[in-house]
Amino acid sequence: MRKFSFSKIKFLALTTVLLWIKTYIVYKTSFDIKIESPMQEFILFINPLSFLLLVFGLAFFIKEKRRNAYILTVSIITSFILFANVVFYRFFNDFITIPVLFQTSNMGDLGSSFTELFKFTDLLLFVDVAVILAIVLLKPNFASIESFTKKERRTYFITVAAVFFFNLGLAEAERPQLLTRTFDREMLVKNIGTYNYHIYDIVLQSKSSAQRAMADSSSFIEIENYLKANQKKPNEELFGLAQGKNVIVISLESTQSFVINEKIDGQEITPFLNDFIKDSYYFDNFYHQTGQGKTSDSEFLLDNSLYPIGRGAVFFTHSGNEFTATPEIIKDYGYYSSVLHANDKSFWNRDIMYGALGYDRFFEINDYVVNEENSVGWGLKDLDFFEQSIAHLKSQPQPFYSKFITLTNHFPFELDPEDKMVNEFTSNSRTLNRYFPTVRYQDEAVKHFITRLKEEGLYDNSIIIMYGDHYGISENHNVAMEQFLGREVTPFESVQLQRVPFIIHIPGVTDKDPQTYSKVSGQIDLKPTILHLLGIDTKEDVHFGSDVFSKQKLSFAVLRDGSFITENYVYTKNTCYDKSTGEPTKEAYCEPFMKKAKQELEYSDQIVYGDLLRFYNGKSYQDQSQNLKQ
Ligand code: GP9
Ligand code: MN
Repeated sequence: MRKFSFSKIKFLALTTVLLWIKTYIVYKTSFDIKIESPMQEFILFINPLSFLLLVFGLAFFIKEKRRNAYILTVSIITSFILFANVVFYRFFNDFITIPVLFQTSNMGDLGSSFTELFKFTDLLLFVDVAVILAIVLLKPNFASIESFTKKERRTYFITVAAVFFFNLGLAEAERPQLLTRTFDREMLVKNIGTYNYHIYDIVLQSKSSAQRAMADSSSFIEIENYLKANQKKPNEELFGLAQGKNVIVISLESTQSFVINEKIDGQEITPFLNDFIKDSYYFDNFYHQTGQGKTSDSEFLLDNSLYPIGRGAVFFTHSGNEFTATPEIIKDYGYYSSVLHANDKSFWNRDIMYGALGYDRFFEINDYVVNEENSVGWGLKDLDFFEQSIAHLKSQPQPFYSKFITLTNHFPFELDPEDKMVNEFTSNSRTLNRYFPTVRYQDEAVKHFITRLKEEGLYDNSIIIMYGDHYGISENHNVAMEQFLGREVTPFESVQLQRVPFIIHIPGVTDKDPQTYSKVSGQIDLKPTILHLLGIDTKEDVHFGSDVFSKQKLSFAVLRDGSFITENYVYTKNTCYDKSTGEPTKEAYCEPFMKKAKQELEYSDQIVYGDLLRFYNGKSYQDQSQNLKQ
């Protein structure tokens, strides 16, 4: 057997290295990728490698005559992908995704400004292609690649796989659940590289296209019947109570109900919210229903009254779907809609998804002044966020529907010493310890916002809705939680800890007659509740939740993992618990709700995976078919 010699693959190695280095240079010069540690820089550096080794390695399977043509083609295509991303990034500050590529409006924008976006220096991106071409033409000897033996090939591809898993391992360590949660394109590109990211995007896309293709309008009839049968009449006394008023929605980051009316070292954790509740309707049995998409899932629930999906983030996987979200509905009633959130716009794919949900405007990080002084943890401090948001709010036409997403109370709950207003807790969990001061800080920021709304004359003509987006303290911190709560955190207790605060303030109404509602409800109920308060009928709207004020509202919430809560029982981990004792009880008590819990999630998933709302235009199928017959 001949000995392996490097000269056998010198041409291949050269083409790979050229593209690899070029990709890294592009990362550093054309994209704004934030690097926070030498490890992140290292991952960024190595991440193009696995893909390049793989595609160039396929040359071994190509007939010798065509091998160089193949290599040249691969170089051109990969260079072109890079080039397209560079130009696209200049305009959108984002990486290309397949849905975006086919969103004609986006492409229209891009097409018309291509000449403006294109820079002559971009042609430098093809220099290595020219070098490769020159070698093929002028130095055919250098460019010849000898064939590999089977064994050599195997070794080569095992090496490629090793490089890939090494990269992925480092990336997962840097960003756990990177692929299942798909946080942000920048994070994906930063960790697995631009080429692998595109493959990942193609896989996501084809999966959802296949499911979509298999669905047809008849899939919707059964679901529609279920939804119709479960519709609840709005409470007449409250219907339209906030008609024509602005709607200010505040998503409270990682805020769970257990901090409400609670103290740490004798100090209230949420003094402002505790007071505000006394002027509002407060729901003390309200559950978050989010999955892996965290904040984005809560937004999805809020605006669609559909459940998020069980795996991944629906904001990423189904942004191409047809929706009938609140912003779209209220547009017909003269409302202007916006989201205010001082984070990168592509985080959770918000920039794309907000378009699909019908929002008019997204005030994102570029609409805020963010610097070292006013930032902590994930970015702009909540207080500065609210303060700077006032000008945006005032710039909008009224009435508006505006969603504010806070950020400071986010894991790992970092805070500057001057912003600490209560003590940390002392336990073995640094996370739980630090949670209290950041919740307290957020409370202060919300207080400031309300004061400013009053000063600006916006308070009296706005209803304010606040809710916790999802849990902040996971089950990994149960031991510390037990210490704080003074009781054991059983599976029953874990479900109860999924309660998040939900507050509705209607000026002139709730301050005169504040109420606490204890019926079980969840984020799925937000949409019909808000629409009814605005006096908007929801009979023809597809939604799984119900108006929390409806007298017929069931005391019921199903969590994304299938656990559910009724008036007297909690069902989780295959066990039925009695709420009054917190102890396991006969399954028969939970039985009547089991089917409903499962059905809710399944029907909602069918709508999302099949993109079924594209078949629905506010009229039922039965109605439509009757129309056709006439
Ligand atoms: C990021 C913010 C936090 O923009 O919404 O995201 P999370 O991790 O809570 O989903
Ligand atoms: Mn969140």
